[in-house]
Amino acid sequence: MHEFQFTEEQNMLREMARDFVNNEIKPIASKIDQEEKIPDDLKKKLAELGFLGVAFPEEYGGGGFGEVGYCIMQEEMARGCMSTATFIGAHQSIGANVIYLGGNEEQKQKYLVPLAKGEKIGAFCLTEAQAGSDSFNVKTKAVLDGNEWVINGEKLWITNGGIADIVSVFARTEKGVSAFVVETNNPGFQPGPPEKKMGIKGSTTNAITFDNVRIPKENLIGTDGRGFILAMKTLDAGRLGLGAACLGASKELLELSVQYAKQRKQFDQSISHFQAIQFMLAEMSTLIFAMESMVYRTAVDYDLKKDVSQKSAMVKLFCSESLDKIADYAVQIHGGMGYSRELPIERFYRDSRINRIFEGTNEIQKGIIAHIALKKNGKM
Ligand code: MYA
Repeated sequence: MHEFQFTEEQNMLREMARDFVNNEIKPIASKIDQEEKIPDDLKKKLAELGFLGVAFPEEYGGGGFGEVGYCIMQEEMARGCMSTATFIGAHQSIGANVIYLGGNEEQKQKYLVPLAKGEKIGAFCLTEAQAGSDSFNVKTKAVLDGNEWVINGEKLWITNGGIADIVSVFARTEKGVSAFVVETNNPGFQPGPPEKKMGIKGSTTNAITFDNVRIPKENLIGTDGRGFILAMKTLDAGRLGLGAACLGASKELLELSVQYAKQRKQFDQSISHFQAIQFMLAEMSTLIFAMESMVYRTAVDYDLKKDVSQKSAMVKLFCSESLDKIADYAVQIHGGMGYSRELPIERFYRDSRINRIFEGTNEIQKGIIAHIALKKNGKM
């Protein structure tokens, strides 16, 4: 085995993302949370610097950094603002990625290129009232009428739903669940009001009604009836990227907690001298080492086009549980200040929780991991 090391380009990407986050995102992260909105100006800057398509090949308007680069960038984004990381994740690693993984060359040129350049914003429309964890149970219908598909149904909990220009939609045809690309300026595409959430408040979440939305016949992505598999393949990447965001937030929380523990005095000494605090810092550090190892080992395999379904489910499960634990320790170390809105700790605590739910609940991840373990007779 060779030394685990990032390339020079990957280190430069991290530095660029970190500078951007320090200068442009951290100063407004609290405002994003309070106003429940990512400013248009920030979205524009993210696009201009190539962050909205960092993973995709250059020929499709992307940065050519693959999944490893995407994970590096998402780590840094989440250090500053988990709402912004969510906006990017829904746009890039699931919304646009459906077209990258399943689309033909024409669809990629027409839809993926503007998404990768950040000229258009994407979203991933899978979830419905009866198709949350049971995502195969999609009821939204797509019926062919001459040269057009007509889509009818309702999607729920769609991240970026109210702000997207181009969405990937999973709907049932005569042949099964199929994937489609839909432009949101189509008549009949109707987003509901933004959901009121506990955390990631700057990220917009909406229900979407499809009321006789007509799209060209050629907007079917991949094979009719094979859309569910494409959704699952897309989520392999999404869950991995989510793990990277959890890793970045965890690193930020550890750094903030160490700084605070050194500076906060009780009983005439800094609280970092107390074993109770040290044990929390030790556990936080160990979890972060494990998360980092899992995320990048899996991301390297993903870029080598290996099957990472089981590993990305493990990454999602472990990293989201770990971040929750780390956020809880960070609040505890900071005491009253951890509970106050003066510091970002309480925001991380609220923003963390969704990661155990979206992109498939952690209970679903355990099901996927066990299913594959049983299929492979426990061989890893
Ligand atoms: S997006 C919505 C998330 N929803 C889910 O994740 C749904 C969870 N449910 C499932 O995953 C599935 O329904 C389960 C499937 C696992 C239950 N690659 O018989 P099956 C094939 C290739 O197992 P089911 C969201 O929340 C399989 O071989 N193929 O199906 C985003 C079979 O094919 P065939 C695969 O029993 C929010 C077929 O599919 C794969 O129904 C925004 C059926 O499979 C695979 N991996 O159970 C997020 N899997 O028929 C933004 C299955 O040919 C996030 N198949 O044999 C950004 C994050 C970052 C920051 C965060 C900061 C806060």
